[in-house]
Amino acid sequence: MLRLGSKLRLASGANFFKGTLGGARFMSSDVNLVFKIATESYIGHRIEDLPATDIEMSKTEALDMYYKMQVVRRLEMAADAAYKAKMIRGFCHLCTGQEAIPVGIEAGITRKDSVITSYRCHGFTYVRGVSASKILAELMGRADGVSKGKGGSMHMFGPNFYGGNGIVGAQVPLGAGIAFTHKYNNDGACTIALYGDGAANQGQVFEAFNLAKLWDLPVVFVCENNKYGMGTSSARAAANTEYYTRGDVIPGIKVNGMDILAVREAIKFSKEFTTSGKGPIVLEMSTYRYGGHSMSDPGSTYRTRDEIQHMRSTSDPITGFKTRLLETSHVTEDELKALEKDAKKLIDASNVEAKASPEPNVSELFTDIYADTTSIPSMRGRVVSETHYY
Ligand SMILES: Cc1ncc(C[n+]2csc(CCOP(=O)(O)OP(=O)(O)O)c2C)c(N)n1
Ligand SMILES: [Mg+2]
Repeated sequence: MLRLGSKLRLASGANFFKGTLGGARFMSSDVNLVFKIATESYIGHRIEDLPATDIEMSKTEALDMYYKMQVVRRLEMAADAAYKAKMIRGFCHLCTGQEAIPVGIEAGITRKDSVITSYRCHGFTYVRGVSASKILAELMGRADGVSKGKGGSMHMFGPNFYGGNGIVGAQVPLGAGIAFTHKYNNDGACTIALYGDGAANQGQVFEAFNLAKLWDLPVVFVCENNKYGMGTSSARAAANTEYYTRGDVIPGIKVNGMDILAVREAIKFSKEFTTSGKGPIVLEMSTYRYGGHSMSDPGSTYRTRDEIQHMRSTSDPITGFKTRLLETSHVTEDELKALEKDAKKLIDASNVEAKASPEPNVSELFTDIYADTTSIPSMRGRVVSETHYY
């Protein structure tokens, strides 16, 4: 297993972390960082209170968030390269530019809460606890992949992480169902159900909203508004592009999804809101994807290169958070550089590990189709004459 070794130092030079970042074993000595974000980071719909703009967190947590955004970006860069080298086939949707959302969400919930998302799922899979090597191996269709190489880019799962769903919008009612389970079990947890601006126009999303509000389910619906559904801009597809108002009687908040501080705070706020019995809430996180919709889309035919470059240079979530961290005067450039190096090392090593993994055995074609409890004696193959007996 991979280990990261950067020992971070306080300005005084004292050892800050005894353990390793990513493994989350830290020394108790820590400093608190205080950030102030713009009031425009949130806009409310049918809600009086909004998440805080004065945000406090430990240095450990802040650096962990920075490191994880770096890992997610590097992971997607590795996927991009492996796809171009034809080591990854089929669909592959990258989240480059949107890293503040998976990492910020994970920082605002606990592992008891559930997450379900669309096919743009690599970052979520990583922050939910699946190793980068298992994600890369899955992308390459290898036996050590998180879905044994049988799922690929869109079908990755983890503890309390329900995928990776290829059918646009399907994860929204599924997410409401998972929230129903949390309510039924009275376990105090909630579900974060993510979907895109394109998916927001689907009928099943409104059906899920209706039942979630009717039964006051503990669910946070999160619309990742990256301004496009494939090659169609949101303004050409939606009569109402204020996605945070789309829940009608469900309160909503528009959140700056390029600012990890706003994302984390909005999620903490929404978890508290929904688990205290107030019912669902809709968050619209405004964000941007730097790449095309998927690897087969260059992403520059329906939007200008200037637009992409402008977003990269003015709103990048990693650069933005780096500036905020340095402004605190408790974090140095060297500390951040060390984390960037660690992230690169992790992904390089994960890539090697993934590539060394074999392809799955052909017999795996007939496993993991139904739950073990069904004891089905045989399975129909690709053609009528082909049957597999267990
Ligand atoms: C039911 C269904 N219809 C169409 C598609 C094809 N499709 C895949 S992604 C997509 C666009 C979704 O855009 P959005 O919800 O904004 O998510 P984003 O890709 O921007 O993250 C479409 C139409 C599909 N997978 N499922
Ligand atoms: Mg979109």
